Amino acid sequence: MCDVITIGDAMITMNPKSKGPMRFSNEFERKTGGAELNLAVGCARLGLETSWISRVGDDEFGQHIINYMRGEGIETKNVKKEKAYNTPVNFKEIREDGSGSTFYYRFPSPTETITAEDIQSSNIKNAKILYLSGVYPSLRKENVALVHEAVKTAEKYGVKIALDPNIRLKLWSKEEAKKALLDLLPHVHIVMSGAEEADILFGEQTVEEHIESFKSFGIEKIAVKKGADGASGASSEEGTVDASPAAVTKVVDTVGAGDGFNAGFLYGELKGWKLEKTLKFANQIGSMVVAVSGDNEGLPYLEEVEQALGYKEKIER
Ligand code: KDG
Repeated sequence: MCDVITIGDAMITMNPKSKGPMRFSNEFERKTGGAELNLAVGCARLGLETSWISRVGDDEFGQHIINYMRGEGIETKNVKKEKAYNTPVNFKEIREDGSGSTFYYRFPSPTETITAEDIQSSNIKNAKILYLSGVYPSLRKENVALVHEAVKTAEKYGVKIALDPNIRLKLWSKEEAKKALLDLLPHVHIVMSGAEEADILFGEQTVEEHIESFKSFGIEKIAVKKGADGASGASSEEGTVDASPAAVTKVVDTVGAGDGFNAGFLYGELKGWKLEKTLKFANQIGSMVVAVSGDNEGLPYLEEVEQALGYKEKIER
């Protein structure tokens, strides 16, 4: 049995050592990234049994990613190295405020070799939650059908489906994203969406209206992430709950904060926590991610979140 399984590609992320336009960045640090990879790392650091379906190139970068994921305790039985592909690379630009842009060198993706049979025979059937993000289906048209294959497998075995629309407009158009993601929503139990992504799905409206729109698909648990303004959540038993943001000491790099929030939200969900506690926990993780450079280096271990929230004493020396 595993707690969370996800499917997606991985990238070597080149994080600039200096801030400002990438054309002037001379030095980069080799890190890892990918929305679903980040989520898997976030869940594993919280102590959840986590599994990841992916493909990397049969090269040094691919081996580095596999080693990294294994080191985090993530189950990589469904990850293969593909000879005919390079491991994708993503260069980042980080602005003074910690926000940034990504420059992908990610095609063709080794995840192109994943087939419907691979998905059916994967360990989705043994998971409690299948986590999907909008990134994997955006990589190529065939992935939309593969995501439905994953959904079918999850439904067959009673596995809950969680989704973050995670819309990357460098990878598909608003129309393509909207069509593919709205088709998925009737199958989703837990949605964790940025407010801006909900704007793409439903048109611009208030967060409360977005929550109502998600509810109309029968979704049980809803979180709408509002960045520096915290998050709002809703469930059929608890109605709507607003959670203020966690304090942020310094914003270094905002990439990956949403994935960290999602890991925290799924953790709370698996523990059966009340929405308020879950949102607070998830917001805390998001705020810890932005304080560290890299897409997933700032994802905290469970004890670190508990200390930051004052649930546990922190002894420094
Ligand atoms: O959510 C963060 C990811 O987006 C990042 O790690 C890599 O840009 C990325 C992507 O598209 O997966």
